Amino acid sequence: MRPVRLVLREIGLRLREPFRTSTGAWDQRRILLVEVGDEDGATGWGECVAEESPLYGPETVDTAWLAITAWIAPLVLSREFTGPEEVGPALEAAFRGHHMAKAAVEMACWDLAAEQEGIPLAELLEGTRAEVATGISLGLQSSPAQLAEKATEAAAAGYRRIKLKIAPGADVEFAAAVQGALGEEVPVSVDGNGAYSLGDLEVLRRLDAMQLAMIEQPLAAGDLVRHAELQRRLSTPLCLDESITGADRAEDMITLGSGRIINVKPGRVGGHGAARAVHDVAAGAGVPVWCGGMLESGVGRAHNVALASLPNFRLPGDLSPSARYWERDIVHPEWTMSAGMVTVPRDRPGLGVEIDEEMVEELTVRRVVLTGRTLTL
Ligand code: OSB
Ligand code: MG
Repeated sequence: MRPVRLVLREIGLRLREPFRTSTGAWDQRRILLVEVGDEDGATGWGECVAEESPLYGPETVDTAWLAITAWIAPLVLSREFTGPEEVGPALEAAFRGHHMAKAAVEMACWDLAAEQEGIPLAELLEGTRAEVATGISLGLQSSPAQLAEKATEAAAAGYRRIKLKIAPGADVEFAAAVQGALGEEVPVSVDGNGAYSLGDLEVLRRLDAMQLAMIEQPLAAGDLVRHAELQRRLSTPLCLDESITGADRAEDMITLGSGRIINVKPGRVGGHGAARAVHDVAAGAGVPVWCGGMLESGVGRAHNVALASLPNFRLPGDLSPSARYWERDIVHPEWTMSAGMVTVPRDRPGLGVEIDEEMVEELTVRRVVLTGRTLTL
């Protein structure tokens, strides 16, 4: 595989409703789209999940733009790869960090390979599922009653798991209101996005008593040892998200006992290759994983759904349909959910959805076309 052209675009997409977590709020998404092309005109698409500000992790839209144009694209456009599985390791060997920027390009290469081979991305990734169970991630709300109403709507829509964003001061009461409204109907989980510390043990113990499906990332990303300490004190499974930056951290989590479930986001770990490695490490240890989301457009969603078709994605993923986020998505058909399941596209090559290039063009605020050619004076 030899990518010879990379188009990097930034688009703006307004969310239908603002999304609030313990770290900040989003009312629109600035999204980087990567399109890689080969000599024969085949193309592959990827989406960068970095956010406008460094709230979830240290990367941002602008650091990703820099990393892709300055380092990642020049490397990928300068060599031939036997297959897309070589792209991630080459980028990891060459540059530290910048996983979200690397992932956008690496995943575009996987799509390109699927297009070249004429097979669905899910098949190229060796996914086995025909459909994937879907959960919803509900942002922080102004009151417990408001959150309970949102959760009731989500349960009626068929979601198989309801995750609540929590923050110190907006946790136990909020989760209790949801459980009061839903009963045992749907599993409920909470996600702290690293806002708690071991000093909050009292609150975490109260959450532990609520029969939640899991408590996601209560402590900071680097706190594997403290998560292990916390997991020893709680019976609810901890699920790590921000902490798991690759297969090595997944091994550490398992060795230390820092958690019992992993939220796999390909953007966070550097792409499909690394995400599959996390999946395999977890599978080997009997640890279930599920596919997280970063408020992606239909392009990122396509990659996540294909990845989530792998066998150890045993729990519902944050794979809400297009209409939950956007007035109109940039892909056809839009992503939908039926009885809480999303169908893995297996009837056409690549992503399984068509990119609305006209709409992308209209939404584009900046674009750069990169080739392997270097400027010689
Ligand atoms: O922690 O999983 C998270 C969104 C932005 C940043 C971090 C997270 C999230 C979500 C949204 O939970 C899930 C989705 O895409 O629906
Ligand atoms: Mg999370």
